[in-house]
Amino acid sequence: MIRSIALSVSPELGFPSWLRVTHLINFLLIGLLIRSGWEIISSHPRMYWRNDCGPGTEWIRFTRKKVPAEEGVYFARDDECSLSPLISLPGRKNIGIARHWHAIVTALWTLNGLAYVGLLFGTGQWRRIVPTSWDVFPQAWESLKIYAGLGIPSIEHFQPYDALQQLMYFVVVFVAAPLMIATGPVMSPAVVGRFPWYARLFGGRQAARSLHFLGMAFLAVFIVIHVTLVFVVHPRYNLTHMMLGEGDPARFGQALTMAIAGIVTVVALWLAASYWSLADLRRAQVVLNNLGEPLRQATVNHFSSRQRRKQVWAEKDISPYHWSNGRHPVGDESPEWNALMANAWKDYRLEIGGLVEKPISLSLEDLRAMPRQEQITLHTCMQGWTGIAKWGGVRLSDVLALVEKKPNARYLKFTSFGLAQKMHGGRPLEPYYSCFGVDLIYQDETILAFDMNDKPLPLTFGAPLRLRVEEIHGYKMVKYLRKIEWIEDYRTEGDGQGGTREDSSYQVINARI
Ligand SMILES: Nc1nc2c(c(=O)[nH]1)N[C@H]1C(S)=C(S)[C@@H](COP(=O)(O)O)O[C@H]1N2
Ligand SMILES: [Mo]
Repeated sequence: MIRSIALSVSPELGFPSWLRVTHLINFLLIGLLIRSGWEIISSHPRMYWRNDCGPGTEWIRFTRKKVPAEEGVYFARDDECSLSPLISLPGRKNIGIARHWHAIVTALWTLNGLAYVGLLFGTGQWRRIVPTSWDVFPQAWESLKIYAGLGIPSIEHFQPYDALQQLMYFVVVFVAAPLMIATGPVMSPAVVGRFPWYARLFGGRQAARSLHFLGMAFLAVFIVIHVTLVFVVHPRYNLTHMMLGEGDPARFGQALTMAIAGIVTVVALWLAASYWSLADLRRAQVVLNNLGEPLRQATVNHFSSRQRRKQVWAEKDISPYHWSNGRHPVGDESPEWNALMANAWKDYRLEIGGLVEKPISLSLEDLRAMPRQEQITLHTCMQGWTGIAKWGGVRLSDVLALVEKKPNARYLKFTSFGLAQKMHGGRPLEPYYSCFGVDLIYQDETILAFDMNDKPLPLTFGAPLRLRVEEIHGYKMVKYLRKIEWIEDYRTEGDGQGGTREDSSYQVINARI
């Protein structure tokens, strides 16, 4: 039983309007974050502690599908699950759009959170959620026992919150939210490539993803309990304060109406975000990409990978199993590639042309005769999995030095022998391609790889030649490389978004997050 509880918070704290406004904004934004987060998880519904992501190494999964132990028979795309737009943002296997939403809303949510915490300390209101006495623990325990017995602590304990409530709010604001903000950037290959120590702080990239997931689960459960309790525990006190800023019981009806209207409006906005996105995926991609780009310009666009230079990974880190994505150019999909493979790549020629004075083509022998570069790096697929491998090849800049480009050549286009998985608008499949600006072309770890883990590139991983660019997501790294062309502008290629995944899966145009 609670007998007397020292009032650690003064009753005059009240519910100022900034508190109520930031609370409402937070409700809207955190819902968008959780819903887009669920869409992201649904594209690779497994959580790991190890960076390998090998079959059976996940600690939790949300799919019945079993991953075969053999590499290259099961693709990351086979693992995707479809969620209803009522559940996730936007729903129906649209991780590309979900990632845009997640990035933009993160920025807004962080700003709103900073405003809230700033005002909390600026106005002395921090005492409402920061416990100032260790008594908060035994008191919270008493409260918990009352709730467990389906009781409700008496009203005097709410000053303005009771101990359990205060403790929970403290954990949400000062533990869970910072954890989410801290682990989020570890999802970006640009951040991990540039600051490998940052991923290690959390036990690695996959551990950070798992912690991010656990933080989400905690917040989601908290929100459900929190919203329920607001209507159950002294609602005449709680709701009038939260909605109107004062505890006049005569205005309870008004407060209740406002609370319900508020929740209905926020849920409607969550769903509207899904249906607006699904109504025109390209429009959603373009609008959201433009909104998010300044943020990436200010941050990740400047990060280049130092995995090789800093020797971040050693041979022992190489993943025993490496996930794979895409589709093999086998069978009718690429008779040329099959013919070349049948002849052990003897006739393979990488074409380098486009806006150059004189196009050239290189055989694998030509490439192997050039200065070799090796790098052990972490591959990050935006779906969520990672894998570490040793790549051997030649620097792209060395290859490009063999041709003279024309003055109007500003981007490089890489085209595969393999086809896309799907096309925008459902048109017949076209070859997989990706375009790059000079910021990535001349990076230290941008190579054309013909070896993987000291062996010629296996079929699954892009034989006979593939691109590696280590500060970005896997979707730009064209496998089964056929040709490289200097072009004037990526906007005139394909659907104009910069590559197959951007065109057909509405991915972030800059693949660094
Ligand atoms: N030709 C081709 N290259 C591709 C793809 C593809 O579908 N086709 N998928 C990309 C994606 S999304 C990823 S994550 C990586 C996967 O590389 P891996 O199979 O070697 O792990 O390949 C990239 N390159
Ligand atoms: Mo990917």
